[in-house]
Amino acid sequence: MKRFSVLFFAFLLLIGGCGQNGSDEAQQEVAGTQTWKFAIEEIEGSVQHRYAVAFKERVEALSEGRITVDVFPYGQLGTSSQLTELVQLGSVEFSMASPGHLGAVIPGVQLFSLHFVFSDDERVNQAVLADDEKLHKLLEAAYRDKGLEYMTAFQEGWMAWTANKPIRAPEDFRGVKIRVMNSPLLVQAYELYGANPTTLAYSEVYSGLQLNMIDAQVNPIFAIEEMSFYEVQSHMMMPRHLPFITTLVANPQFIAGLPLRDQEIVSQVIAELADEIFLVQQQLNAERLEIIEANSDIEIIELSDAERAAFREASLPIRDQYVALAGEQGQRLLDALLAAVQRAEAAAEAPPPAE
Ligand code: 6CS
Repeated sequence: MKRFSVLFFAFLLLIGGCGQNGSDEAQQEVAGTQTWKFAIEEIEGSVQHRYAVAFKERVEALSEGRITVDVFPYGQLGTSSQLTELVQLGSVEFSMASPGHLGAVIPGVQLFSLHFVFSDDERVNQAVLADDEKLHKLLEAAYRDKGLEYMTAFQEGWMAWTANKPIRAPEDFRGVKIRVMNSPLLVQAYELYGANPTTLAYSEVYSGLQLNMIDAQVNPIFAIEEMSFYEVQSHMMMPRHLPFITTLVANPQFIAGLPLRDQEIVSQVIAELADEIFLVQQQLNAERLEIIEANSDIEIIELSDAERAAFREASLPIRDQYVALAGEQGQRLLDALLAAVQRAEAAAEAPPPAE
């Protein structure tokens, strides 16, 4: 779908009568009810779906039925980039916007695509994403510049590489056609390992692997299971180079126009879900790994510390490449992230306060 179709689709949403706008707006105002649209980049049963459904249930309960949230799983409204455009246009109120795609629009957000900048401990990363105010404020500013309201970010699990051969060292990537999401930095990151990265829509990855148009891909385990990628690959590597991070975005005018009580509902629900979705993703990824192991003979390779160190070393120039792409804003974001990770790691190691 090209931009024209996104605009046409946005038009259909507006006249469809299920939004805040449209012909029944007056009726909804009178009744004091409203419907919010929440689009996700993943299918039903995914981490994003679990988040959106929990968001819906809580908002509807806290608003005592004044607000209805309609969740649109992947495939109903378009690709990730198209969902972002629909939020910018105001046709969709909330959407997930993964930095792997959004990086093409907001260079600074490619921060979340940098290899080996996060902690090895995902609880530390959780603290950084959920609690670091400086990072939150910098991201808010970067998103607002592009007509998006940054609401929050959360992890969906460690990214794993799947391929038709073992990959234990950067040299093993030489010539491998690995599919990456749509951001320029992701392409550069895999070029540093000697791979031949190529971008492709999420929905086309399975057939791309099956038809040997691509050799490899990278995603968290729950996604590798639900999108069946493991069925068409012989090896799955666990490098823990990067957690898959997504961000929740909203239309800025919509948020600014909400009455205070509804803004508070949104903030409360987002705060409540921060820790819950962390546990959900841990559980989902563990369960899906068992399904993969039970249903295939894919070889699972846990990279050793030494093997990970070689990838880390090879990845280091990507930090300068990121700053070259994202400018001063990128430098500020990178400094804030590295400092936040360091602080959270120190806090995690600190002994608990005496009783
Ligand atoms: O690889 C992708 O494109 C997608 N992967 C996940 C796990 N979520 C959304 C994203 O579009």
